[in-house]
Parts: sequence; C-alpha cells; structure tokens
Amino acid sequence: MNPLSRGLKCIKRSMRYGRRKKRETRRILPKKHPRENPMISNIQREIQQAIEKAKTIALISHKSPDGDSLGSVAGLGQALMETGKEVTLFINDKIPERYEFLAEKNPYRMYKKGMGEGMDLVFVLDCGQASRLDYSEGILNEGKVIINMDHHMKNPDFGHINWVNTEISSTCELVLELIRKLKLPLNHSVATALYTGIVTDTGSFMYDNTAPGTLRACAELLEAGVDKDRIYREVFQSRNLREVKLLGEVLKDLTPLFEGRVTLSSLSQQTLKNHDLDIQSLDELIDFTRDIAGVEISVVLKEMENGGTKIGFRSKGEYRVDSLARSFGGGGHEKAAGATVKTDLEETETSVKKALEELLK
Ligand SMILES: [Mn+2]
Repeated sequence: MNPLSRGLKCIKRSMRYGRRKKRETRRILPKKHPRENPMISNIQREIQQAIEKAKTIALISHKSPDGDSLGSVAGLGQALMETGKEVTLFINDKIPERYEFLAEKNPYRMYKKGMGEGMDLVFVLDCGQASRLDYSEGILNEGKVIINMDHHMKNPDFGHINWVNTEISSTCELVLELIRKLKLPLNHSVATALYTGIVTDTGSFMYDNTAPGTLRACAELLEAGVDKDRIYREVFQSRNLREVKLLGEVLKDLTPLFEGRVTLSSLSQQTLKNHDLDIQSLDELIDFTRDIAGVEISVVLKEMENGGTKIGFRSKGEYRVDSLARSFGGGGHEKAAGATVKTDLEETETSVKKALEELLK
C-alpha cells in the first residue's frame, strides 16, 4: 500500500470514528417517547387526589363483560388494593368461561342494588355510555365520587371526573398509564389483567388501534411478569366444542347480502338452547363472517331471553359502523360496534337491512 492511500484510509477511519462517537453521545441523551410525559396531567392529578381522599373504592364496568372490562376492573382494582385501600371489584353479568381464569386472583363480586351506597369513590371503566351499566346504573347515584375512564367515541362524560381517550387501544392501556403516572404498584397479576384487555381489544394486535404506545405498554407488562401463555391458552385456545359445532352450522348456511358486501347471521334463543349455549356464546362468529373476501360489514343478531335483540356490527374500515349502531341506540368504535333493541329477531333483521341499504347506497 502506498503511503498516500494509507493516509487516506486513516482519515476515513477517523471520520467513521467521529461519526460513531457522535451517535454514541446522542444515545446518552434521555429517550423521549411522545406519550411519556413526566408531568402528570390535571385529570390525573384530580384522580390521584380522589384516590388519596377515599377509604372505600369500587370498580365496575359494562354488562356482557369482555377482556378489556374485566381486565381494567381487576388491574386497577388490584393496584389500588396493594396501596391498602378497601377495594370492591364489581361485575354485573356472568363472566364468560374464557375469562374465568381472571377470577382466580381477582375477587369479583356480583353487584346488587345498594351495594355502592356510601362508597367514597366509584371507577366506571370501559363504559361508552352510562346505560351500558344496565341494571347497575344506579351505582352512579350511590357512590360519592364517580370517575369515568374510557376509550369509546362519544362518551358523554357521565362521571364527576372523566378521562376519555379515544386514541388509545383499550381502557386497560389507559389504566396502565394511570398506574405509571401515579406510581401505583404493578405486580404480575395486575399486569396479566391489563395485558388480557389489550390483547383482546386490539384483536391480538391486528386492529388499527394498535399504536406504538400499545406495544410499549405491552412490553412493560411483559417485563412485569405477564403469564401470556396462560392468557392465550385460556382466551383463544379453550373453545367450547358445542360452540364450534354451532359455528359450523351457522357458517354452512351463510349467504352474503348486498352483492357479497355484507353478512348477516341471526341466532334465536331456541338455537342457542338446543346447543346448550347462551347469548354470550359464539362471539367470534362476527369475526369469521367479516373475514371473508369481498365482505365489508358483518352483522350478528342474537335473540335475548326477554325477547329483545342484541346487534353486533363489524367493519373492515370502508364503512363506519359506530354511527350505524348509534342509530339503533347503541355505540362503539368505527369498526366494531353494537346495540341492544327491544324489537324481536325478525323485525330487527328487517330494520338492520334497511339501515344497511342506506349506508351502502
Ligand atoms: Mn374496551
């Protein structure tokens, strides 16, 4: 090698070294995530003060519980228990089998009228509207202070303190943010409850509510000791055989409507009873019938025991179903929404078809 090229090589190496050094200096600076604001917001401070003042705290969520409602009640409830507060975790409906594992570590109690009487503080979690509390709506007048924490669009702020963030994946992610900011304990059972809600509300991270912050939240929960194998086994790999068989029957007769853009399935009480199932069963049917090529919207109607109908809507994104659900007195998200109506299965089917015709025009 001639001296000139050796010299050049030296310069190049030092330039490279210089660059590397610069990068290393940059790495020493604190990492900044857009959502990680070290300051606590006014709402968070209000919640903090309310918790500090309270001796007795109750938590409750909506009827027809899902992973996010059960997870947020258990996650925040356990974290508050750890701080020595007297905490009651209320439910107002049967826990679906797949979420029963959460009850092993979390003492859920079935709410009865009057049980919220005298509670210093009541957290209402994951409830897009007060009416989703169904018969337990009375708790809003029983507790002294009501905190409404949620991520649904058009939440009407029915609490004394309202923290609604529609950008966040789930109420469980919002609860984790509160735990972080208020420095509440995050043990593995809190983490497992919160992870359950995030994984189910994001459709296992498939839905577009999965943001960078969601995955950072999950990373933090995994570090806190989430038993994710248990969650997957219980929530996604424990289907009831009778349910799978009925699912097969329903799918066999499926006929898409509106040039194949919509699927609509109806389940009567009789059909459910014939298979020894209830209204909470077959909640995946709506995903199966949406995930068909060409289909944009899936609708599932379930007849309730009182004769009314539960409507579920799912969309791939071309059409919004939250407004559709609202036109039936319900609500939800752009791609996943629902409503409960008093009309019977047949009448509801007719009016849903009419509403879809308007939407798809
Ligand atoms: Mn939710």
